[in-house]
Amino acid sequence: MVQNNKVFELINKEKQRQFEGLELIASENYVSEDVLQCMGSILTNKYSEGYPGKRYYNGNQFIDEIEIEAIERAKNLFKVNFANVQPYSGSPANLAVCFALLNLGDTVMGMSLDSGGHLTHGFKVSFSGSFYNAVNYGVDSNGYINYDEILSLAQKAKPKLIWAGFSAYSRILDWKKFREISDEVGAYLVADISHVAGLIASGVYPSPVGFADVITTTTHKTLRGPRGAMILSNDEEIAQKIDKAIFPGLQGGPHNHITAGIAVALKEASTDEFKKYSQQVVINAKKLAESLSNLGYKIISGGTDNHLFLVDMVSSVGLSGKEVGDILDSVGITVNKNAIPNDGRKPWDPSGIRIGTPALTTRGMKEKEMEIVAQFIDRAIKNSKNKEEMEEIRREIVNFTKVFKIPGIQ
Ligand code: DSN
Repeated sequence: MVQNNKVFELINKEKQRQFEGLELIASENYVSEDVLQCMGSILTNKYSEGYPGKRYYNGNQFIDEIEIEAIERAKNLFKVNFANVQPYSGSPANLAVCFALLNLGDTVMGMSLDSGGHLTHGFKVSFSGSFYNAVNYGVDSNGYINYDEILSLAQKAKPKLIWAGFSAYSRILDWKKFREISDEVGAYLVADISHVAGLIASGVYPSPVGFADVITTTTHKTLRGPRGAMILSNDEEIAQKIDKAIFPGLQGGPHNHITAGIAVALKEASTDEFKKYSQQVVINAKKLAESLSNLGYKIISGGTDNHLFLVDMVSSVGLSGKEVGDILDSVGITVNKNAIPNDGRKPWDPSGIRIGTPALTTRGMKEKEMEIVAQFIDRAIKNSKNKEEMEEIRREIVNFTKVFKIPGIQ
């Protein structure tokens, strides 16, 4: 690595932060060395607007083969007929679906942000809530989706497209019910599986294939690939519209180094080892939620069926999600502040935090370690004003993390 360069010094500091900390952000993970190698490769040098066999620039014979490999692996892993692996990330992928299937001003429906939905599913400050007429559904007082409520909202609003997916919902989505609601009102059903793609690939979370018209996903969360996205479908006409929406509609040259990383990650995700990993992600999330609940913390919906859960910090300890996030950060535990259902507080200072286990599970942590992590969280929150105790917790965390390796970090 280049010496005396500020950026490389900062990368080394970030490496150390990742190694000596407990990463609990539900959307983050650690990629393999092979995926890292693809992302740092010379594939970044090449322009290849278009699709395999139909490029605007010459010299794409190997890039074509890499993209075809990524497409085939995506089709095989998720059991679909069409895959576009070029979206730069999740939000552009969702924008491309809207660009392909909707006209400006059409009505869309998605889960509200404070119930666990995503910005691109119809939040007012996003393109999805400003270019389109967005109607949001929420969750009931127990934190569960109410499908009767979605149906009655859909019957009134008559959306052209319904989003099913989340960034902070800890339960199983009933894809069949979403299909029935969409059929009832004649809407496209789009499943955004960004958070659970790895769990779906491993068969530990139900697949929307056979129910959704389109599936979007990022590739860097539970799927443990590079920072990118894919759009999947079984409908040829929709797939063609999506290809056109990605290029030339919205994007330029694909990020070929990322496409290669996606291909490698998809192969990794097809192994028995990855399946065991995904099973452990869910076991760990359940254990961590249970351990925190035993320590008196209020878990939204009472637990989790996937890799994440929300904790209502205002009810649990009288602190906001932001305050708790900052306290935990100071000892090397990384979470994100998060709205909880029907949150009365603002998004930048909400009532809860979101916790997820994909990253710690990649490091090899299991149930025993989840109990220890819960203790660290509890001690830090309860001793946040005691400087010496906080320094001691920080030292213990650095020591605790040492034996759990991260690919690419010695
Ligand atoms: N930022 C992602 C997450 O944390 O869930 C969603 O885009």
